[in-house]
Amino acid sequence: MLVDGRELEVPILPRMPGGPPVAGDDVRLVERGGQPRLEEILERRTLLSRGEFGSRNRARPLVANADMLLVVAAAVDPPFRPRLVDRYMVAAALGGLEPALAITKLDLVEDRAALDEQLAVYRDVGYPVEVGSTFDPGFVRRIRSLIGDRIAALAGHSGVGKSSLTQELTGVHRAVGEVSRKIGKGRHTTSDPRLIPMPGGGAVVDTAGVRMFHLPPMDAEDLGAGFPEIAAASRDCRFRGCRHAGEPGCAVVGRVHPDRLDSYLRLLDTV
Ligand SMILES: Nc1nc2c(ncn2[C@@H]2O[C@H](COP(=O)(O)OP(=O)(O)OP(=O)(O)O)[C@@H](O)[C@H]2O)c(=O)[nH]1
Ligand SMILES: [Mg+2]
Ligand SMILES: [Zn+2]
Repeated sequence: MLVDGRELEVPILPRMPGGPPVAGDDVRLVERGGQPRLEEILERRTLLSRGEFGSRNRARPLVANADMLLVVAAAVDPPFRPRLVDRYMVAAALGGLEPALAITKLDLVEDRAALDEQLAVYRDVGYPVEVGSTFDPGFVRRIRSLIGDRIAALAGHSGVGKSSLTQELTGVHRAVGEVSRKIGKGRHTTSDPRLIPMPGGGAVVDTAGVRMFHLPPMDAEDLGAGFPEIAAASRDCRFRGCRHAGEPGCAVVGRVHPDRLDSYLRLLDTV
């Protein structure tokens, strides 16, 4: 825990009200018998959560008070998965974080035009999109200025380069995974998310990579916030409550990208 800029070990009591704290939480500490004790979690400005495995009706908090969610995806290795990106965009909207997309491993890309076409979908929605290689200083600088003096949570599939990017941004070295060639699968190398300040202001929270991202419970309106272009177009649908699934007078079909609509309709089935 950071206390006045210094790293401090503070025991976390089980069953504390509103707890347990997550990365990014602001807390109130009191001194008890010469020891710091975590007394209270202060009100969270934003909260990135995911759905609890196994039970779809519980949210599990991941990162508190991040201003933005930097969804990190590799252009290749592991392959770009737009459905996963879309889910993160919904989670960002739900938690009050500003979403952005960072695409790594450009150095491994053979078909740049195909990549640009995929990314145009997100640029057209209005999300900031940066593309590059994690070890290219120009790319790191662009990400750095996108974050500015804000707090960014980095999330995405396992092995896309979140921890590498965190190192480049902060100068702080934590676990970076070698993708195991023997079994051909990435390992989960980052477990506990931690807030790490960047030199010159701002901070990043490196989170554990996933293969699947379950969304926390939400209603259709929450879901719509993760697809702002669909929400905007749907105001022109002939029928209120149009589900954009072939109804007459639908203004969404044909106006928004079919992949995004497909993503949306799939998620709509689950809320
Ligand atoms: N070629 C190439 N390799 C990269 C790039 N960015 C990261 N890597 C490599 O990808 C592997 C995984 O990087 P990590 O930073 O551990 O990925 P992560 O997203 O933190 O993974 P988890 O912690 O498992 O979620 C490492 O071997 C990195 O060196 C890139 O832009 N190009
Ligand atoms: Mg990592
Ligand atoms: Zn419609």
